Amino acid sequence: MYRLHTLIALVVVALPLRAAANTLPYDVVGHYPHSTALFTQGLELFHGQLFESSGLYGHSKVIARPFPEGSTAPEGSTPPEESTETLRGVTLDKSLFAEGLTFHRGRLYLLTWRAGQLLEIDPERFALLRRHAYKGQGWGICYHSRRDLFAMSNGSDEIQWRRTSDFSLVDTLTITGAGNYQRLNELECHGDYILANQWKQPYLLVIDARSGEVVSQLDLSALIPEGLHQEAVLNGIAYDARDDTWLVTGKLWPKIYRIRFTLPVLETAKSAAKAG
Ligand SMILES: [Ca+2]
Repeated sequence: MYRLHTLIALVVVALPLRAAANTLPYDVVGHYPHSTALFTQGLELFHGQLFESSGLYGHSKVIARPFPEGSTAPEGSTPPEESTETLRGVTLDKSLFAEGLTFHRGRLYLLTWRAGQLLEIDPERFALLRRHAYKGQGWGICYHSRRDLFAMSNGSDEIQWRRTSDFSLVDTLTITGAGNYQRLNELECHGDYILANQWKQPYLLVIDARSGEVVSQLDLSALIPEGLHQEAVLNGIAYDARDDTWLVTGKLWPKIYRIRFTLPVLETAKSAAKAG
């Protein structure tokens, strides 16, 4: 009987370790104030400014804030609340619900959820330059330089590859792995990877953009603020090439976090390194 108990205990202890093998550790290296009025849909750094799109009908907007390199607030201090009043930006027509945003050749591209319009915007003057059409829903977007295509999520477990010239559909990538990957949301393209949030999940998924496989994930549960609205979910990923860190936040969150982690080496890169 004692042995049986020991065996059961070992099995119970072993299971979480197996599940955690695919989870990447990360360090929080900085944090910044984030307006709790922002319903974060897209986050991306461009020329030292952190751009953010914020959703909801009648409140949708895109803002840009100067964003310094490195961490700002010393541990334990309380930075002043961010006010969107002082930030550059543009408010959208009340018929449009802002979703993800990204940059390509100096222009900002913004999805509008069910409106089927990708807005091409001048990020300096926030002037609308063009509209491109898409069918279905648009949630998250990033420009993938290796394929020279946009990657777009639409609330499913698929990512659509779309042309930069007219946003026409090229191909669809189904996201696979150990979990259920429906409701893919905000995206960040990075080399052969796409990093993704999933609506109402505390994870940052690391996807091999060539195969669609989730090769790893970060569990960001510890960053989720307590006592906020149930819609105040993790959403927002921006890569900072200046110090190889990542900025993450959520809808209505009071903070943006700067985190550092090491991406796994992808399979073909591994074999090439061995062969070399
Ligand atoms: Ca992003």
